[in-house]
Amino acid sequence: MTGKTLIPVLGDQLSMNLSSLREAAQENSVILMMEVAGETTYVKHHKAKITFILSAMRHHAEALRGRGWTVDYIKLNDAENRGSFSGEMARAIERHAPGQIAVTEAGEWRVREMIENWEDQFGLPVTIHADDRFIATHQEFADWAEGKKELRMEFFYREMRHKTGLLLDEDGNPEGGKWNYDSENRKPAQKDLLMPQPIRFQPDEITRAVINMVDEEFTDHPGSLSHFHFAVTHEEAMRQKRKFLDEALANFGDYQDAMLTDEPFLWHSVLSPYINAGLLDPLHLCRDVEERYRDGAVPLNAAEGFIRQIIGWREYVRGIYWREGPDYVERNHLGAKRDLPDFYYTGDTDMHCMAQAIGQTLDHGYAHHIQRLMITGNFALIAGIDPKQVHEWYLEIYADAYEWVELPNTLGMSQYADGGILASKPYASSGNYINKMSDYCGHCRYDVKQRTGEDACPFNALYWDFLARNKDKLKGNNRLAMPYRNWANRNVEEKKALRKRAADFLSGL
Ligand code: FAD
Ligand code: DLZ
Ligand code: SF4
Repeated sequence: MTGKTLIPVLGDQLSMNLSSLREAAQENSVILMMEVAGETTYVKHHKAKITFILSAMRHHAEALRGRGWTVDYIKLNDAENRGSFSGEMARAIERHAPGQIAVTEAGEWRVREMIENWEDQFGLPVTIHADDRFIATHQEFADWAEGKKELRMEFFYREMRHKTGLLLDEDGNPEGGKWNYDSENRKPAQKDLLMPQPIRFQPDEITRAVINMVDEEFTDHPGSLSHFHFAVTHEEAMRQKRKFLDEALANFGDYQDAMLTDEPFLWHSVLSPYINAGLLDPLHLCRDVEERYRDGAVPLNAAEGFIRQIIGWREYVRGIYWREGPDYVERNHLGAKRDLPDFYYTGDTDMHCMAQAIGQTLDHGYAHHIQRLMITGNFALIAGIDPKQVHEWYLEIYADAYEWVELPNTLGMSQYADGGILASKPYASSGNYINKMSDYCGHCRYDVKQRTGEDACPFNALYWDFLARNKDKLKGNNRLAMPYRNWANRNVEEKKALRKRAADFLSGL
């Protein structure tokens, strides 16, 4: 190696043991961290998401300096800021005259393509290190997927259990005899005054400066900063992790799918922003969860349910994202074309479930999985909203959203726009499911028991309209045989009334 190494560290690479840093000689390296308009505005991110990422970046730069690294930090409002990673790399090369560049691979096609140009653009050798904060390598996912007709998460998850040894007994069999305890994770919840709440971290001086800047510069971005409570340092993220392990994990399994009015967090961990930005290590977290199970502090359905989300779903969606390529975002299997309704940005709708999920999202940059999948996602699916617009909304609005994880969850799992690569059937439901899993319907101006008429829950008619509208594409799916039989058995008048109710509602959107 000749000369200095320039090491760009991106906003979701805030880990001390990042692959690009591990192999670098501290005394001969400069870390470059860049706040750039290209990243803050390529979609209109929620104000809390921008605040979280920029504040966590500024704190991480301090922590790196504390460990002896030289960090060149570019703030968003630096007068010379060129507004893009490549523009700032060019300026940094003028300042530091490095002999080479080392970087950990990016988490999005957009940025990956940018980085792949750097060698030609700057005439310097660029080493791109694998991101080994994930459990599966790209090659391992490709090998697993090779030749399979269906890529089901469950089977990939078992591979990850074998690879990590998590929740296996001495003979390599799953703890308790079953791989998956999902069927024990579907209880509705009751109001509980002792329900744990995530720690509300008080903004320090660094965070307050970011809040003020975001408030001034991003007035046209969605969301509010008045509830900003995220952890922005490694230590704070660890505190939230311990709180989750001590107070919420034991009930995580039982109430994973439950929803309650004015309770955004229930027994969820609210750790995804920290895991995805690099403040928490996902495998360490899973080992901590396993330890709680082995100590007898939490039941198996909680520990397994949680570990499955991380080493199963999280790794699996990443594998799909890179496997499907940069055009995945264009898929629209069901040909859905309707524009995203304005109420996704205001929460202003009479549908109480939607007002809750969207309102909490605008306040916190957070909603838990079932709200994302079965409320806002389900509505967009059955109302026939353009999946690309739905994707952009999720990418903007959640503090944990980066394309590698958000896109497959939204476009694939929630909108069925990839035609079933990720989900074996569309996650479409009527109001009945929402009524079973939440207390929302009791607070709603619509009647969940009615299917037609102005007071009927819109999810009911939309659900049947969705099935009827997409019959050609979906009727061959075995998992939809029962609803299609049910539809076929309805008389003509009933079908007409349901479709009319759906059309009336949609025309009023
Ligand atoms: P918990 O319920 O406590 O779960 C624990 C952890 O498991 C999470 O922190 C997360 O790291 C992981 N996890 C759980 N489910 C998934 C999943 N389906 N895919 C990947 N990881 C998962 N998650 C994101 O991290 N970023 C996103 O942009 C994102 N977009 C989504 C969009 C849609 C339409 C849907 C249906 C889901 C999306 N998810 C996304 C997955 C999931 O909703 C969030 O990970 C979860 O709600 C985060 O809250 P939590 O930390 O309290 O999770
Ligand atoms: C999401 C985001 C935002 C809002 N701003 C920045 C930024 O100013 N600087 C930065 O390095 N990263 C930011 N990020 C995260 C990046 O978009 C993310 O690292 C890339 O998309 C690669 O996955
Ligand atoms: Fe949502 Fe329908 Fe229940 Fe109202 S009645 S909360 S719209 S499911």
